[in-house]
Amino acid sequence: MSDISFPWLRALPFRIALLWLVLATGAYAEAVSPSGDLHQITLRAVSLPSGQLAYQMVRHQIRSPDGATSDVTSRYAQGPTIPGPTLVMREGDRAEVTLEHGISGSSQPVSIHVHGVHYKNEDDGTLKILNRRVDSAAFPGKPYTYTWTAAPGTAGTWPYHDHAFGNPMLGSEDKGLFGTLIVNPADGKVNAMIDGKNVLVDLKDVKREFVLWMHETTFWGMEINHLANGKQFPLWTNPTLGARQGEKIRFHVLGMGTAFHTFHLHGHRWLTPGTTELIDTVNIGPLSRHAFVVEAGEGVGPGEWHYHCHVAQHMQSGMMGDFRVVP
Ligand SMILES: [Cu+2]
Repeated sequence: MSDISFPWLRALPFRIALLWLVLATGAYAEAVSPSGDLHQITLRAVSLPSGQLAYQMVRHQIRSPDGATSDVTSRYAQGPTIPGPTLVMREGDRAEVTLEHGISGSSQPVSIHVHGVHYKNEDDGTLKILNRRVDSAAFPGKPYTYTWTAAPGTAGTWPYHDHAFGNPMLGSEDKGLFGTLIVNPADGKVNAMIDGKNVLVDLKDVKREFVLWMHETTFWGMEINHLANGKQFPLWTNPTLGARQGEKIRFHVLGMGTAFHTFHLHGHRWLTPGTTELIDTVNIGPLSRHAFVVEAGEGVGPGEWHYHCHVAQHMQSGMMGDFRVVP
């Protein structure tokens, strides 16, 4: 028993007790969670007259670490949109996203499953049949709140979508219940190839962002206009995108549904993220995502720059639009 005189061994029961206390109280999660803004967001899932489903923004408040609170709800479109509201966080932020069930005539649960960021098992937006713990979904009159952490390293453009409604295994993302989460890097800078140089672009210098979802044979678009205080404009299907020559524009291209696509934009070229490879076409499969920055009309000037899916069958079905660059 003389071993017990070793200090490290004497401290062992204390260490075990401390570890247990820390894990049991969640203090461990608190200790390692980042210290950015807290986003308190309420979304509602509703049905459209067309029979499609969509998310709509109800409220978005941001609480900064110093306790100041700002309400940014007015940045969003009024009413439901496809894709749903584009949620913008920064590496280090947390979000509490409350989903309300507003789908008339149905008592089936509806949810939000998000990609990319960190969340607990019960916040993954699936039903008990999949996660074995809880129905991570909203029921009529019974909202559900998800906590997401944009932990360091999770910067990127990510999808969110329903994982419950109508089909307990799959959900109804295909009917319009999908949207975009942008996690901006902590330093606020992204790579881009501009005038033949690989440069770091400060996101403060990006004037507009276009979110394009490729769903079967249709583009569904959303604009974030930083010249209008980050206001979001739903662009609906196969939209014309507008920019002034020389403006820095960030594109976010994502896939939904069952088809595989090749996104192509005329007259422009950009970097494969994290590389120096210059491309002007990118493969987009279901729920894959790709983001890049271009300078509108760089090296080519103003024009009606066509964008489209390069899968011939999809092109023939009208999967196209214009990027209109004006002087
Ligand atoms: Cu396609």
